[in-house]
Amino acid sequence: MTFLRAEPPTFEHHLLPFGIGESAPRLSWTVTTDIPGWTQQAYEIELSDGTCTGRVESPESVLLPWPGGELGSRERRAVRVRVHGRDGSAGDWSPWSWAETGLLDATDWQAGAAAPPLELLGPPDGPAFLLRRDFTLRGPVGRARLYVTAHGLHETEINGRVVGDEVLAPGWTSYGHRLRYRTHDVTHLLREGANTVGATLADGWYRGRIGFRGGKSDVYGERTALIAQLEITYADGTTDIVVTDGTWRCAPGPVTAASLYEGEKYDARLLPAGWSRPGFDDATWLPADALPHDPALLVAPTGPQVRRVETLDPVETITGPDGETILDFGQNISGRLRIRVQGPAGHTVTLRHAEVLENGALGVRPLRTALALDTYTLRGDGTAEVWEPRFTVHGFRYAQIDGWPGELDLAAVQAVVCHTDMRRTGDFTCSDPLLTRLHDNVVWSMRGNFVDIPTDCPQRDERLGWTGDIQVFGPAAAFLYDCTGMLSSWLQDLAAEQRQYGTVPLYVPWVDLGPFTNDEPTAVWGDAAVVLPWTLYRRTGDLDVLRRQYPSMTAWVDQIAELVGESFLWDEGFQLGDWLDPTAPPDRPFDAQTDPGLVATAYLAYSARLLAETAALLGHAEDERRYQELAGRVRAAFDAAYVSLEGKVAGDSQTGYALALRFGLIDGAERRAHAGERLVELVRANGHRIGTGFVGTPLICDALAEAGACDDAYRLLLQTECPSWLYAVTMGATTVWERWDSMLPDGAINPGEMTSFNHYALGAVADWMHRTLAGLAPAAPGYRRMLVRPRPGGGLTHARATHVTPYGRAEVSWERSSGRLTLHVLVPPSTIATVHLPGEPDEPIEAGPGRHVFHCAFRNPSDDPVSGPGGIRRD
Ligand code: RAM
Repeated sequence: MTFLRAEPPTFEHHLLPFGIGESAPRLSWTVTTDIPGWTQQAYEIELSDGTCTGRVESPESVLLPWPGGELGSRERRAVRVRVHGRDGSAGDWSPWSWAETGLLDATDWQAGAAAPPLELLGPPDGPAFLLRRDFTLRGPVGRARLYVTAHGLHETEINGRVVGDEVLAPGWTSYGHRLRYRTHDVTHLLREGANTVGATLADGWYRGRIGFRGGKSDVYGERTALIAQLEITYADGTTDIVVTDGTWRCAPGPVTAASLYEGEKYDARLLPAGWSRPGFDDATWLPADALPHDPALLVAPTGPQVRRVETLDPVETITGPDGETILDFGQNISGRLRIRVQGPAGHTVTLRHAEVLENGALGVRPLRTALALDTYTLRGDGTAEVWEPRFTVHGFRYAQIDGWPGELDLAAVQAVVCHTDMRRTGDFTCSDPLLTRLHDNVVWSMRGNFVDIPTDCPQRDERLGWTGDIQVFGPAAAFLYDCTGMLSSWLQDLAAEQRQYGTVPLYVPWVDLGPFTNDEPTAVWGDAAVVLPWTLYRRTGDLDVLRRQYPSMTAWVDQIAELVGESFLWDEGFQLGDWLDPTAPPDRPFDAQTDPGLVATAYLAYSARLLAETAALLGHAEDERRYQELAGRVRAAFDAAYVSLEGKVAGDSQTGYALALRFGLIDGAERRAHAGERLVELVRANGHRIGTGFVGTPLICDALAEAGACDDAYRLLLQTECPSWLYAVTMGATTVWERWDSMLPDGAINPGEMTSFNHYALGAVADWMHRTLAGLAPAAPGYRRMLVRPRPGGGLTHARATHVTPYGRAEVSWERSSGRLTLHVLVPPSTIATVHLPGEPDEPIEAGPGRHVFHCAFRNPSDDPVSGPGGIRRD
């Protein structure tokens, strides 16, 4: 008995298509079947309003245009799909899936901004305020929606119950351009008669301190405010609306101070019992101020929210040198603690967080000025009190607990992992436990830094959306998690700020901090404008990302093209270069081996080429020609300026060769071959220790493998001496470090003032592990065609990568023993794989949808001679 089923369609990149901002959301579906070779021949889509496409002859199933009339605000539609196979098979209708739009037009917003009154205001990172309003419902409720956001951070309650499960709402966007709201179904929280809506409002990114060197406060304004619109439809069809305005009442609450960096202070004695329920007496509260706001800035989410994704129990209690109690959670995370405590009223428990220990004590120096300190003052009514801060987040593995009343029971403290709750799509394992741990560390660094925006690090006084970091990490990220919704929101902010400042800021959202400025275009970082949309397109097939970002992509390349003029060399101005290569002194991270002009020019050639391809895809023929020409000129200028006649790259650094080879900047096969040989020599001469920074690290293994030195790529990857990827793993790292030696071999913390233990940039090598080590790579946008070309080596005996592609789950795994290699490949429905067996003459095999097993003879140079018959066998 075979089965064939289309899964319920999905909308755009939404995990939960509720309160979406698209009036014509594109639809995708995957097909589950056990029919080998199944490929879609046709589909039918039906909407709940009766729209039906009829049978459409098409193999497409990813991001298809909305087949119905445009949706208005607050509209709900169900969709289902039925597929037909090339083999004549026909599936049943899929289950229905529903989407509902939010408020699509600025005129839908009647809510003002309710702000704590001036008399309550103090300096930033002060108390969180409570805001409340009672209202009466005339009859039974049919349906109710809360559309809500804030200047600041909010947690909203209705009748004593918290609405939704978003953490750090509304997240961080470039608030001057876009402020995200969320839609909640609150029907179940309301009742006929008396009701209350309330919110706790903290400063967060809006007015709290952000950034290094003392940072900036009041970045977006001095007054926080809640913007909420509660729309009630009664069972009889009539409606009512409750909005934020001057009728709301305000008072300080139990959160006496809240800051993203400093932490949260909570005095449970100050919680007014029942404050968000009807019947509460708010006579002593002050009226909120109704402030204007621009509803045109309010946007619906394109991706999932930050949530409490997982909780971790402590694995060990450690006693510090001064007798302090430190809990080890065994994993470096972004999140916070949840405690369960009982004790006398007014007693205060203190929680301090750090990523590492130094000399047995919390290593807080890398946090710089971020205090990362939460305090809880007990209500003390004789019962257990459960508390978790709500308006802060920390990057930590260890927590020091001071002032615990009585004996600390390990079960009383948990770490709550908080980050954007994306769908996991990729995984990797192999026979080397250190390498598998490195991969886990990459995943954890992604989790720690995908906290609404892609940040550099989650712990110190920084946590900024550094463009270069995500530019290099993009391919790994897009494999591990479905992050297109989240990153496309951030890219819209990037484009908006690029328009505002005239170049791509070094980090988005931009905050004026010094020593950096927002008017000096910087290679690799600014190239995120081109490379990241391209990466997302390649991995998802979503052409709209390119379409939307096109003005930003062209503005970036045009700006640099103008800057370099007829020289076509970008060798002047401010650059970060091959940031943090291992030779850069701790206090001069930009002082890397590779000439910053070489790096910048290589990236200009690369971005111009990607842009030419983008222009072609979008049908801009004239642009395509122009950018192709630019790419060619820059390439030629690079070659002339930086590559010798024999193929030696100026500066003779690993990164220089990796860039020139990977970006195709050297003319002539012979010169290229020489460059490849020289790179191999350099890597060997360095004892297979890494010599690259942020720029070269994602490229070096590919460059070596393409130069025919895959073995050297493995030796580099499996190196455990410092500097190397696995050095950190042998030092007990559970995340990827910012520096190759964030912790020195003797356990001391690197003296550089920039020393994070949770930075994903150097983890970009995970992409090579997926594509080349395991052999699962996209060959056409969205994995419509997959390239399976594993390069076993390094003494590994097996490896496995899985990825949920837009067409369904793909899998590649290989194992080898006694000179034989077995390769398992799972090809998703409607797609095809080009399979190259290692060690075989380069004759690719086409593999259609379904499971395949291949066997071939295979040995590493270091292996025993082949045993058994040679040749390919296909089961
Ligand atoms: C550091 C950040 C980031 C990097 C910049 C240049 O402060 O942590 O990783 O992109 O500098």
